[in-house]
Parts: sequence; C-alpha cells; structure tokens
Amino acid sequence: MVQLRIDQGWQMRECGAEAYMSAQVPGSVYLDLLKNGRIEDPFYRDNELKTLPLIDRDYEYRTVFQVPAELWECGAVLLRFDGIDTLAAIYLNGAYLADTDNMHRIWEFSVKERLQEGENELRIVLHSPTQFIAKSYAEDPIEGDANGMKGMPRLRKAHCMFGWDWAPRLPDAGIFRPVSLIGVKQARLDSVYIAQKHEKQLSDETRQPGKTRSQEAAQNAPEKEVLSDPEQDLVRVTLELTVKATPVSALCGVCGTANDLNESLTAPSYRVMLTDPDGNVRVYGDSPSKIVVEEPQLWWPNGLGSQPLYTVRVELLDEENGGVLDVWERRIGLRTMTMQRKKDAYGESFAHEVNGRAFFAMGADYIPMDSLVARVDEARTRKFLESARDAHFNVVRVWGGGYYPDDFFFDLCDELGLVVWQDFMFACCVYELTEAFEKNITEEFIDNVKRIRHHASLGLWCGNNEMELFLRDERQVWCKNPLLFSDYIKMYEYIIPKVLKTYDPQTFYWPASPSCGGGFDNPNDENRGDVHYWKVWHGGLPFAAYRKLFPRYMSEFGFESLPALKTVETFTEPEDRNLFSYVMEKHQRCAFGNGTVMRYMEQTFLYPTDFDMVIYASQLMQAEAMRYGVEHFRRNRGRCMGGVIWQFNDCWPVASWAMVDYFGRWKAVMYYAKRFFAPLMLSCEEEGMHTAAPNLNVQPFEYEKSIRLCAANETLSEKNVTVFWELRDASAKILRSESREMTLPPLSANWLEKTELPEADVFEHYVSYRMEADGEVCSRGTVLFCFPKYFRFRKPEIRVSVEGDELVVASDCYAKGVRILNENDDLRLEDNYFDLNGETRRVKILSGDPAGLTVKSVYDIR
Ligand code: BMA
Repeated sequence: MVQLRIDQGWQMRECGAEAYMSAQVPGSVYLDLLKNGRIEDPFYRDNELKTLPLIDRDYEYRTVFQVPAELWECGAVLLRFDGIDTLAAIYLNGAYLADTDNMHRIWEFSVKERLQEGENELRIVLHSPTQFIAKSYAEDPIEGDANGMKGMPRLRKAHCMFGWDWAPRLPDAGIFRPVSLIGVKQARLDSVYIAQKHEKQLSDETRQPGKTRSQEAAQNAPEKEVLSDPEQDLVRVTLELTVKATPVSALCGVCGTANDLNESLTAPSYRVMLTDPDGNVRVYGDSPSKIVVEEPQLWWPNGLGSQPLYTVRVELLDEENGGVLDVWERRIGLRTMTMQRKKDAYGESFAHEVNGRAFFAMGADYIPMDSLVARVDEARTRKFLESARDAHFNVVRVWGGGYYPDDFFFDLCDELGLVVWQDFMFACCVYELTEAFEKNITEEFIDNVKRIRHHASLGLWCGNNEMELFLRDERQVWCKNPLLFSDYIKMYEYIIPKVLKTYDPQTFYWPASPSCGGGFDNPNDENRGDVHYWKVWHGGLPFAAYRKLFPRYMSEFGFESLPALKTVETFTEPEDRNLFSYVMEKHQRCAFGNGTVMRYMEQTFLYPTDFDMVIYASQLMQAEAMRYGVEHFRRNRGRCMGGVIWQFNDCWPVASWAMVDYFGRWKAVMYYAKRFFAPLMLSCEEEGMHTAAPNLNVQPFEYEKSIRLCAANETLSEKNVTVFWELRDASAKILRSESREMTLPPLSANWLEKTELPEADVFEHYVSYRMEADGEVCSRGTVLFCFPKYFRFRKPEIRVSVEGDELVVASDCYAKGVRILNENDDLRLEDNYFDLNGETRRVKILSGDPAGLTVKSVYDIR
C-alpha cells in the first residue's frame, strides 16, 4: 500500500469571493481566517459574537497535487479523509465526486479513473453548518436539545461546537484530519480484530484427577475469590486474530465510504510479528488465527501496576509475486477488562474489573480540548493526560457531546494507564432515527469501533450522555413524541449492541450514562449502575450532602471555579476583571454560574475583596467540594466504586467545572486530586457545625464534634502504615494526639473508630492527620469543625525560599490552602494549596522558574 498525504498548497476562500488565501489542511475555516488576519482571537472578550456569523457562509478549499508513479502502478487508488467537519461537497479535477455529512466518519472514495498525469485539482466546498441546522429546524422542528443551537441534533457534528454550559458557540467547519491518496496493489488490509483469552493457572486443590493442566485451564477454571497475584496465576494469553482484507476489484467498484466495502478476501495470506515490551520479536509466518503468549506481561491501570505494551504487526502477503501488500501495526495491552455487576446487599455493583480485579475508578470527564478542534495535537494532549496521570487518575470518561478522540489520545491513555470510558457521540438531545440517519450513524459506529477497539485502555463503550435520564423525566420536558422513545431504544439498545457484537464483542457496553442497564429502568438509581449527581452546585446543597449519597459509581459530579488570573488576563482588559462584568459573564455559560460561586462563597469564606482572591477562593471551594465527594466515596469502597469528576478540561478560557484550564494550568482541585486520588489515602470524616447545617448558611444550634479516619489502599499489595492525628489550636499547638499502626489489605478501605472531641472549640481548634508508609508521609490533611469563614485563623507568616529544585515553605502557625504561584503562573510543584501546621515543608519544583513567587492562604480571603 502506498500513501500520499495531500497537505501542501492548500488555499481557501469564502464561496463567491475573488481571491484565495493560504490555508492549512488539516485545519479549519476559523483557523485559516485567524492565520490570515481576517478575524481576531475568537476567545478574546466577546469576539465570539463576531466570529459566529462568519460560519453562516460557505467556504471552499483547493489544492493541486501530482500523482507519483508508484500510485499509477496500483490496482486501485482511494482518496481518504480521516475527518471532515462536516457538510462537504468534494470535486476532483472539476468533476463532482461526493458529499459528506458526518464529522465522526472516515470517508474513502475510489478515484483512480478520475486522476490524470500532471496536475490534479482537489476542491472541497464546506457548507454552512448553522444554515443547515436552521433550515432543518424550520422545516421540521425537533424537540429536546439542552445546550446548543436549534436543529443541532440533525447534524453529526460535535454538539458542543454549537455552545454548551461551558462552551462558546463557534461551530467551525474544516478538513480537520489528514487527507491522503492510498494506492492499493492487489488487496489491502481492511481490519484486524484481536480477541484475548486469558487462562488461569490452577492451584493444586482445584485440579481434577486425570486431566492435564491445559485441559483443565481450557475448561475455565473457577475464579478464585481470594486475592492472589494475577501475574503469578496466569499461564498464558491467547490472541485470536481476525484479519480481513479487501481485493482491488471490490475497491474499484466503490464510490461510497470505507465501510461500503463488504467484499473481502476469504482467506488472506499474512504474517504476524509480535514484539513484546522488552523488544523481543517473534514472527508467525503462516497466517495464524491464534497466537499464544506464554508468561504474559499484564497491562494495568495507573496506580495498580505497569503498562507493558506489545506491538502487533500484520503483513498482508502477495502470494503470487512475493512481497508485502499492506501492513497493520498497533500496540495492544494484555489484560481482561469488563464491568463487574454483581447482586449484593445494596443492589448491584458497578465497577471496572481489570485482570479479574475490581478497582475504584478515579478520574474525570474529558471534553474537546479546543473549540477549534483542529488545534488539538499530540503534544498538547500529552501534557493534559500526563497531568491526569500525575494527579493519580486511573480513568477518563470521553463525554458524548464532543467527538471521538484521535488515535494519539488512546495511544497516550494506553501508555499512561488511563482506562477510557468512551461514550458514543450523543448528548442531551433527542434524535430522530430516519433511514438516512440510521445508515449514517451505523457507519460512524463501525469506523470508530474498528479504529479504537484494539487499545489496552478501552474500558467500555457507552451509548450516550444523559438521554435515558432525560427522556424518562415524568414532566416530559424533553420529548412528548412516543416515536422518539422507540427511536431511543432502537439506537442505544439495538443498533449499537448489534454493531459491537460484530466488531468488538469483548468490550463491555453500557447503554447510557447514567443508566441501570437500559429500558428506562430508573437510570439514576443510587443502588445500581452509574450516577450523575448535581444537587451540589446546580441544586445548591452544601458539600456535606455528598456524604448522604452512596452511588455505586459516580460518573459525573462537579463544582465550578474560575481559571487562574493569568488565564483570565488572556481574554480580558483590566476593566473586565470583576466577576459580574459583561466579559466575565460571557465567559461563564452556566445559568446563574457566577452567582452560584458567590452563593457558596457566602457559606464558606469571608467576602473576598480583590479579584484574585475571588479566583483563589472559588478554586478552593471547588477543591473542597470534590474532596468531600471523593473521600466519602472512597471510604465506602465496595458499595461505591467510582468517583469521576465533571469535568477534566476546558475548550476555551472560561469559568467552568474544569480541573485544568484551557492553557493546562492546574486549578487547586488538581493538587487536591493528587491527594484524594492517591492510591494510599487517609481521610477524615469530621462532624461539626458545618456538617450539621441543613442548608446553605444556616447556623445549627446543636451538633456533634468528632472525627473518624479511614485509610484507603487502592494498590494490589498489602501496606503497613502508621496513622497519626492531632487536635490543635489555631497556632498549631497540639492539644491531643494519637497514632496507630495498621496493615491495609490490597484494594481496601479501612475505617478507624470514631473519636468524639467534646473539648474542641469549633472556632479555635482543628484536627491534622497524616499517614506514613515506609517512613514517608503518603497522605495528609486537616479538617475544621466550622465553615472556614468562622474559624479564627491567626495571621500566618509564611516564608518561601528556593533550595536547589525544592521550595522550603514554613509557617509560624496554622495556614490553610497555602498557594504558591510564580510570575507567569507556570510553576508545577509536587504539592500546592496545602495546609501547614506551623511547620516547614520541602516541596519539589517539577517545572517552571521559581521567580516572583507569591504566597496566599485562606487567611487572605477577606
Ligand atoms: C452534565 C454534562 C454536561 C454538562 C454538565 C454541567 O450533566 O453531561 O452536559 O455540561 O452536566 O451542567
């Protein structure tokens, strides 16, 4: 197979305009307008308003290319688009070739007869997505779309490009992924599907007399209940390969898409090379359908083990003439992966299970990293996903209102041990399943399932975001048309499962998030399936409300905050830097968003009188809110098996639920996450004035004062630890203390007994706690017994100095939420936003120049 990228010489213009301007492919209309100085930064102030109408027009792209000699020698030549956003008419050498109407698909067209010697012209007209949806809505309005623009559900384009409660309305158009010519000699590899079979070693007690080990293993040995070492248990992994190849005769006939290719070679001849993680190569030359890997190295999620990857290379052989016709090379991880659903005392469990071990999911929901999606590249994605890994994530959920991420996203997740919960791209909309729509989405599913299914990190496929929940709503605000209910069932409970049965039968499928398994059976049930919980934030309940909830798997809960001042500065002028200004509200898309920040502020902190303190306080509230949730869920490990935070990232600089802002700056919650998602984590369930408050800002008259510690171990090995706690006054002086040695079994949460603290003065006293393993502190924190605004903090004197690659941070009394920033706010520290008990801490500088340091703590919020 010969591949030629068509990425040079592109030009673009608005349809009807005289002159072309230079263009970049992959790229987009907005990006080209921006590069050519035709528009200003669409994220600056309210530039979105000027940018949006430009997409009401059509644009055309053109380039010329030569066909290299080797392509002429091929039996078929395909023109391939890895991604076109969205409505395009394609012309080759002046003649119409085809239309496209789905951003999520891969498009291929057979073009050899249309190519010519010398120059060939490729021209693509991109039709306006906004005109399309407006027209389609006017002709036939469809009910039920939450956040975007009217008519949007009719177009297979990332929904959030039309605006969301964190996204601007910038529905760009473009050729956002590579365009290439593909020359096929006699046949090409259409796909390779690899199924894995893991066999367990049998212990002597379970052996049956008269049978060999392998006979017994083949009979599926009973799962052992006791936690043993799965690496030791494993005899071998069998890779079952299904290799499909398409002959040129079939390719020549098509002028449709890749998946119209239903004619395939019945018995292709190929060779397989398997490279293990240490670089040893084994060659299997006889078109094997099975490969046995003895002594397999297992792939584990972050925190549970390492991520060894095997490279599988399949070469399609030319039997008559010798040589290689086509190559398929991907990395895979040896692991089993499913969701555990077992009936139990509470209902039914819902937990990721990898290599037979159920683990607690810790992570966040991932949205497109840029409204201008063509700007998202591997380097930027790596930076974000490494942040996730560093903050101890083991899961990311790709939310259904964006687009299916690029291959490099999944490659990175494979490397970093981030299990991907992958939604199909449907979110908060009602869809009408016309024949054309059904055909279109079916092709979309096949393209993406085939592209993504081999990844070690792929944890599960999920039908949609929140549609089962919304359609079930008794008030029927979403949908009154019963036909659309049956369309719903058909899409998520028939069509997708059918596609997966054929193309990816080993990956777990879940019909919606949240769901209990489908059929409109109480989708947000606390006792089964996954839960989206919004009573904290949207519903205005205090953080402590999380403690009344025992979800089996929380796949969305969140709290907003403002991005860093340096980030705010990129889209504002000094006069805009007030929470309620026109520009700050333009960069806040949740109804009453900034008001909600202040409503919680009223409960939590004193009134912050400068803008940077508003930002700081908002970030601390978000961090505390998420800490309340995650620590509670982890303390109830077993009953609850997941805390996935809404949302990980942003697509532009905005006030939102994101943990990392558009530029990759960590908000306070990321440093908190590094602590509350840590595999070894000590948390404290305190009771006090604040936890007794029934509602925001109501001072209770009666309340208990107590603590109850819990030590979590989310690793595969037993840990010996020592747990310490101290009751202190505001100067950090110790009034009472205790310590305790413990052995924490693998994958466990271990409560200590409750300690009443009647002597504690809620305004003057607090509790500090820490856990040590191997002589090092592995987890620490402090809790108050009242809202921080009531606590009588002493004014701390905090000194920070630089010693080599460390900061030495010292405080003379209790200091809470100590934030250290440098001039450019690009310092990444080992820890930040931490509490100091009148002590000195050494904190590693991971990146950034420690120049122009500033230090704040909760005392400064006033
Ligand atoms: C969730 C998501 C998003 C939304 C978020 C915040 O339910 O699925 O649709 O942005 O809430 O409101």
